[in-house]
Amino acid sequence: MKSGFITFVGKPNVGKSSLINALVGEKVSIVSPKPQTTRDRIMGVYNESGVQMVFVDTPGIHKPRTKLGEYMDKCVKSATTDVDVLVEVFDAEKGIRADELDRLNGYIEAGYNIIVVLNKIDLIKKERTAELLSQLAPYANKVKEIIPCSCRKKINLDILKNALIDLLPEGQQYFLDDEISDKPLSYMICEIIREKALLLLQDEIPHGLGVIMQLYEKKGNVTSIECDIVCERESHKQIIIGDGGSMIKRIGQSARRDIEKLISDKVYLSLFVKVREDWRNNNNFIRDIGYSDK
Ligand SMILES: Nc1nc2c(ncn2[C@@H]2O[C@H](COP(=O)(O)OP(=O)(O)OP(=O)(O)O)[C@@H](O)[C@H]2O)c(=O)[nH]1
Ligand SMILES: [Mg+2]
Repeated sequence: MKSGFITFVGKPNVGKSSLINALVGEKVSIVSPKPQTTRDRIMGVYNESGVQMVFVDTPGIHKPRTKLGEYMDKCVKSATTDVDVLVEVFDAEKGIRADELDRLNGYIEAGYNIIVVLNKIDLIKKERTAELLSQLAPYANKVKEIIPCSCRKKINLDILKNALIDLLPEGQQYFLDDEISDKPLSYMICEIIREKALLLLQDEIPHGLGVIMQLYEKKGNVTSIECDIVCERESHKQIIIGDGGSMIKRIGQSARRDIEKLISDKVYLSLFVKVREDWRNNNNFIRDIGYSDK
């Protein structure tokens, strides 16, 4: 069979996780309009007859300012070691920046099989797409493909998928047919809760949010789940709880719907908000919260 590992890299918010979810056909990695949504290396698996593609999602590349940021940076490095294809994603609306091209040059020099994706072309005019493609023209013979895409409007995703399959070597089946991710269910549930919090809360809080599961108990046809939402300040805790508990209730309701779909069971979800100052600089806590190399 054809199989292999395909890592997606790029700046925060360019649409790496959205593209992987679209290619896998299931939500394996959370998505939000806030940069640095993905914090870890997360694998999503796509199977068709004779083909297994293991997509590897990575945190957006940024300058780390905390130990968590350093962990995220390490994830990108480990996810780009020993891969079959590297997909470099650019955000067409933001344009292509010099530091992104420097990094692309580095990957080219290192000898990777590279596909460049210009994502979010739905947000720009055709002429601007043409302009960006001509900016990328000098790379045409150094990378395998340059593909303008829109994840939102599903433009050229099949072309991307087929180009990736073409580049895969003959290999083994790495994951069983029904495994869609390398992450355990508990991790995915905590991520769903974090995603809903990211979507509903204002800008200053999300970067300091973490979610830890405290209880998962299936009784009959109901699963009880308890999680802590950890934030860094008392003032943030008040905002996450909201007036009379209104915000935490919205986060919980929205997360419960997705968790019920994920585990195909009725869910009782209890959320508690805890303050843990500067947890993003505490390596033990970063590991407790589920971010670890293992
Ligand atoms: N208009 C438009 N929006 C998109 C497209 N692809 C992704 N987005 C949006 O862009 C935002 C960021 O998407 P993500 O998939 O979370 O981006 P990411 O690169 O994984 O971000 P990090 O995990 O923070 O590095 C979300 O609001 C997506 O809905 C697209 O093709 N068009
Ligand atoms: Mg992401």
